[in-house]
Amino acid sequence: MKKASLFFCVLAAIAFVSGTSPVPAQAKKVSLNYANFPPAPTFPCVQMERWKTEIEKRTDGAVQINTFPGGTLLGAKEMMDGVINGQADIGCICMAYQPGRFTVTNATSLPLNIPDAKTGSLVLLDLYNKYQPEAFDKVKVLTMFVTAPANIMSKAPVAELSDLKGLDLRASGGAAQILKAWGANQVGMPMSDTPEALQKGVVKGLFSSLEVMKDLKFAEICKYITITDTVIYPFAVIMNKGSWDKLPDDVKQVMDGMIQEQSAWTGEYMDRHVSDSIAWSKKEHQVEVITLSAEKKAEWNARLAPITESWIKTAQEKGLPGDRIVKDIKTLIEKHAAK
Ligand code: 3IO
Repeated sequence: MKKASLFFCVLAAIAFVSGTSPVPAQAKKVSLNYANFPPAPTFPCVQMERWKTEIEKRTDGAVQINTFPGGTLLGAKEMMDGVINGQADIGCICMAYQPGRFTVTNATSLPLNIPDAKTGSLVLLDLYNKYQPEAFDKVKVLTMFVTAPANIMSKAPVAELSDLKGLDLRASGGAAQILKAWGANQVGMPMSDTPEALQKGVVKGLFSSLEVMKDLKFAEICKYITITDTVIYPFAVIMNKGSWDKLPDDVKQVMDGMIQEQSAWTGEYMDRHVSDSIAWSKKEHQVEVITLSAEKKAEWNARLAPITESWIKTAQEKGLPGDRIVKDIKTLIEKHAAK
């Protein structure tokens, strides 16, 4: 090597080490695609945007999250397998849409009186951590949360069990079992298909948490709410295992550190937003809220008693400790509701 070229080599090396090289020494930015099934204004997408903002901030911009609401990347029923297969790095699933697949975590949608979304979200997360159900073996869980308790939203008033008889109402999973026990004609479909079904009259109402009266404008069609406060719908945010394994350790730490916080945040957001939605529906769309007398509520609840017993039996047939899972949920409700 000539003296002159050696000189330039040394200069280049100094430039590289001192950071003036045109090639940045910093690791490449990680970019992740996050799929969600319902429209952007709904709570699963609101929590997704909150998580994106916090992750991008807490990783100092080393991670970029690209969000896909409204089923533009993956739809409700293809979400779990789509994430496992890597069609999206991250996805949000409603476990009620595949009840047989998520037996343990769907036990939170038995009629066990989870009082609100914040309590329920922390109960679900604890239950998941305790049992580590194999349904989630192929993914990394980033958080879990639940809706507020489900109530009836309908075109015609529902004040008696006889009003429900044969009525076409939409629900999924644990909530669907409850509608059946009350004698309604339960129609199963994801929330993302419900606006069209209501519009076309395929269903005459739905059974879910009440924030959708505002977020999906169901108050324009469903003029009646019947307060039953029975079961929640459980959700999980899951990540492709390969995408997770490739993340730098400090990014993994940030995501792990947000699992519980995101669960509580989403529960609190949901509880607040349900109150908002009821007030808005009454004021803007003259929606009537029907409450059941204690006597009637007892009559409605009595119909639900066999559901938990039957779930325990089915779980035990699958080799799961059904009895213990139900007891654990009851204990966890007391633990988290006390706070
Ligand atoms: C739900 C699902 C997507 C968007 C808003 C929502 N509010 C309550 C749910 C629960 C659910 O999955 C359902 O199907 O009722």
